[in-house]
Amino acid sequence: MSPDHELRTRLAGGLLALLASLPLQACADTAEIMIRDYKYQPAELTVPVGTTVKWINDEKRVSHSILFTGPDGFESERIFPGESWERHFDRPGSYPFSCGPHPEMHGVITVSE
Ligand SMILES: [Cu+2]
Repeated sequence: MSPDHELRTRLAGGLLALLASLPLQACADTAEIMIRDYKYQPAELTVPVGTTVKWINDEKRVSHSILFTGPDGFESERIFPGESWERHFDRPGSYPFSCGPHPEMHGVITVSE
């Protein structure tokens, strides 16, 4: 084995070890909430920090949104039937939400440490 080849082999090994040690947080946990019959199902969900929550519109005709009503709240784009929308949660807390066009729809995500 040439010194050059050996060096490259060792570099590759080091890179693999580095990749293996990275936290899997970015792609690890996902949770799903179905939107059906003008309801979030489940409406209340507790997830660990680092979770991505995906809302899936399973209606036939109605579009919905996710309107976060907390201190730094915001509204998602409109989610049409068959579409989904995701939010990654990297801070613990309580994230209440409702639906922009249907204020009677409610839910809350609790993000635990
Ligand atoms: Cu709605």
